[in-house]
Amino acid sequence: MKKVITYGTFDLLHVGHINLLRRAKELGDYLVVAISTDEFNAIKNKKAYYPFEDRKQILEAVRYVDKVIPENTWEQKIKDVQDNNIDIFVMGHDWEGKFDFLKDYCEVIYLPRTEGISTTKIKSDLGLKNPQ
Ligand code: C2G
Repeated sequence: MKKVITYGTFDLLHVGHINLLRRAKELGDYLVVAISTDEFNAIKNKKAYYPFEDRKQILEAVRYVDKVIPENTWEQKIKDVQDNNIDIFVMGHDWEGKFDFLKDYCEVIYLPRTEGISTTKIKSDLGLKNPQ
């Protein structure tokens, strides 16, 4: 069984996220998603609209997702890859090159982002505060 992992905040889930999750799953048989906790988002200087538990429940309902784990730190990826016997690490290409250190542990693939949509754009289009 080929296992894939990806990371993200996945707030206000949209087709950009779904396109990423679908393509990640298509690369293997089992997809683990590490979703940023609210505390880690603060470190990423991001404020999600939905709290961690809601974002986790929503992701668990996505047909491509087999397991959701919390992302608490920048440093946990190697351990996650080892603990979950991951074969492929996937991220959108806005992260191109940032996680190449994982090439010692698994395949690293950066996929094209879906243009024209982002959680930040949704928030600003709706006139919400702190769209970052
Ligand atoms: N994404 C995409 N197309 C979009 C928007 C997002 O392909 N229009 C992808 C991103 O490239 C990322 C994933 O969807 O791979 C999740 O995006 P975010 O929730 O914005 O994730 P981010 O805050 O970048 O967190 O340790 C890694 C970080 O946790 C990544």
